[in-house]
Amino acid sequence: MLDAFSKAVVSADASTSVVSDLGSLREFVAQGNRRLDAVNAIASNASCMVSDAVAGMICENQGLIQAGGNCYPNRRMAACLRDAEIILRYVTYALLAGDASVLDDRCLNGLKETYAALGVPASSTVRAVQIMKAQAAAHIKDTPSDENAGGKKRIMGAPVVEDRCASLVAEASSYFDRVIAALS
Ligand SMILES: CCC1=C(C)/C(=C/C2=NC(=C\c3[nH]c(/C=C4\NC(=O)[C@H](C)[C@H]4CC)c(C)c3CCC(=O)O)/C(CCC(=O)O)=C2C)NC1=O
Repeated sequence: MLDAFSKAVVSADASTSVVSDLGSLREFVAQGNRRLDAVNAIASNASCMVSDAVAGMICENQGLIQAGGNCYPNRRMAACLRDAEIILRYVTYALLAGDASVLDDRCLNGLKETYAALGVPASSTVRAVQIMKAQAAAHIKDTPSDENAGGKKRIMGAPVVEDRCASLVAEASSYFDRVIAALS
């Protein structure tokens, strides 16, 4: 597993050069509190995000909870909720580290093949991941809408910066996109 620092060392070592990209590491440190707030925005809303994403996936495809569907019976429903939570958790680890390797190595490696072997519909998982991607963006920006969040809307109240952490939203989105690509 790599993070922004160890990755700079590994890539310098691969070309037998000194660590050179100090500018981006300096930026990583300078923006560290924003990154922690972004991770916290996801982690402290995780159970709501997971249940809402899986509920949305099922609303759009109710065959999943009928006999023969992969969220039927309750044992599979529980496994599905657990998987969505695992995926979201590894996305938060990647966001904290500033590097995707922990997500790639410990979560996505072989997941598509596992799903194929078990008959888990990857396209439905992708839909749940897309919903979590949208939720994560709203939570990092701290702009959940009444329309989508309803009575569960929760404003974190972290200090607001002008761009609403656009680069962290983009980075988190890229990790969700990685999950989607790995399952597609
Ligand atoms: C650390 C990383 C890690 C991951 C990612 C992981 C995934 C994972 N999901 C599994 C099952 C499963 N995953 C699902 C998921 C779903 N079914 C649906 O219809 C939805 C589309 C979707 C939820 C979004 C289901 C239903 C099963 C059980 C399938 C079965 O037993 O028939 C299994 C088989 C073993 C088990 O049931 O526990 C694994 C290994 N395990 C890990 O250790």
